[in-house]
Amino acid sequence: MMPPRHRSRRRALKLADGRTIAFPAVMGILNVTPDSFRDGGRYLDPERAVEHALRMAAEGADIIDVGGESTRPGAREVPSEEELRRVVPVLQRLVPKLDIPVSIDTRKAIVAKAALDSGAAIINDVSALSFDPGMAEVAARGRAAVVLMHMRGIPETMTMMAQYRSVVAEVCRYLRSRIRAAIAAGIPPSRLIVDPGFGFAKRVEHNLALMRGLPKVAALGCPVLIGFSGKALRLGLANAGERERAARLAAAEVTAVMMGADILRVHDPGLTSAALKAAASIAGSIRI
Ligand code: HH2
Repeated sequence: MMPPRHRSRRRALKLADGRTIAFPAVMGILNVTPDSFRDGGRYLDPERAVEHALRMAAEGADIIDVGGESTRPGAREVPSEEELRRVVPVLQRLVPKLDIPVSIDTRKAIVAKAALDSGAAIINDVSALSFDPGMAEVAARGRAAVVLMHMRGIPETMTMMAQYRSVVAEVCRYLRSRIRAAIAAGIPPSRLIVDPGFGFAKRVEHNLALMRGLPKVAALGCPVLIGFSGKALRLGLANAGERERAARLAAAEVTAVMMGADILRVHDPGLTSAALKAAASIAGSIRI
């Protein structure tokens, strides 16, 4: 394992509305979908979805990420009307009840626009603004922070595209080009977040290489978001009981922060924030 990073990094993300998200931050996942990795079908009812989000906030989430389209391997694209029907009622109920920022996990400009109009502050786009040509403008006009994630192909086809000579270098090259495109579209660099996209057109060895390469991803100069949840198989965490998986996941998350991650996208914010707090109290000055 590489030594922890001591050089100074941005310690917070400032949103256009003046709020700041201090790092390391925990992003709680709210999947309003029938077919997601873990919560598929559980939170289709907006009241239940809101309840779950409020619970995640109480347990330590710093951001809630609302998604209405599954992006697991093989998942089909959801028509925008359906995605809107899933997420807008949730956002409209949730945002007024939360004092932490909400992000919208979508590749579609029309969904992002509706989400920003309903109070979301961050666009989490797994296609890094490349799926929908209108997305960059929506983000720029809406003064949203934007997560640019690396993947190849689309969820339906991405597993076939998991071939790299040097996954870390290729992911960094892609993210650099998407940062440039976002800036050219009028999104200030201070509002950009990058994500190497664990499990998106990646095999176990690629995920592990990216984990070790996180300092290089962080060196791109933007805060780094990572998501392990639901992807234990592709981190080499298969064949473990529930308790052991939780322990390994928490260890992976703490390690990721030590290696350069700033925001962890998770299903169980309580577990993650407890692990981060424990690590910080032990490690003291090494910026966890
Ligand atoms: N992973 C998923 C969805 N969105 N966004 C970012 N930035 N990074 C990720 O790693 C990421 C993401 C997939 O995980 P999940 O939401 O658990 O499942 P599903 O896509 O089936 O809803």
